[in-house]
Amino acid sequence: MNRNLLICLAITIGIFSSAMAQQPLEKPSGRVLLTISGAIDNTNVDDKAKFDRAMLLKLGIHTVRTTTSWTDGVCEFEGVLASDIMDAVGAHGTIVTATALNDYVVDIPITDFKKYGVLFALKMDGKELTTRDKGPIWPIYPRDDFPELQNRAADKKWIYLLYKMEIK
Ligand SMILES: Nc1nc2c(c(=O)[nH]1)N[C@H]1C(S)=C(S)[C@@H](COP(=O)(O)O)O[C@H]1N2
Ligand SMILES: [Mo]
Repeated sequence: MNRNLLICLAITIGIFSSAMAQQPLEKPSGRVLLTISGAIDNTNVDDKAKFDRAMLLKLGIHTVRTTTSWTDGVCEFEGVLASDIMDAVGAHGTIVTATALNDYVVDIPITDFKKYGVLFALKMDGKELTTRDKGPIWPIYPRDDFPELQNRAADKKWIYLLYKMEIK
């Protein structure tokens, strides 16, 4: 009897921890801000991972203070770490092909995200970003801390109006 109970418990824990390892994504209930496809392990709508604002915020909110090529002085950006999003979807590629609402497309090395602590900003100076001010998601590089980011070529990766990414 006790032995059966133990076996039951072991099986339950086994099933539970394998489900945890897969980290299944909940389904978005609000407006989808970001859709990720390609080389990912965790999906929630067909073969894609879709995030609404609440799902993004659950990944943990971070702040980056930096100048940008578009704004005056130092701005405070609030959002989620791109690397946390990559972990959440189980990305295992090298290149992120990012697409904006204005059809601009740029390839970003996935290693940028951890190397620079790239923030997917949802707010600037306390105000939610909208499509009128480069949102709803604007990838922010902490450019003030890295001289190699302080040029036009690096600015190409600041894809404002971001809404879609394919991991390759
Ligand atoms: N959504 C979007 N993001 C974009 C671009 C664009 O056209 N659309 N241009 C990129 C390029 S090529 C550069 S150099 C910088 C600055 O572009 P801008 O002068 O058009 O703002 O933003 C980058 N991010
Ligand atoms: Mo550019």
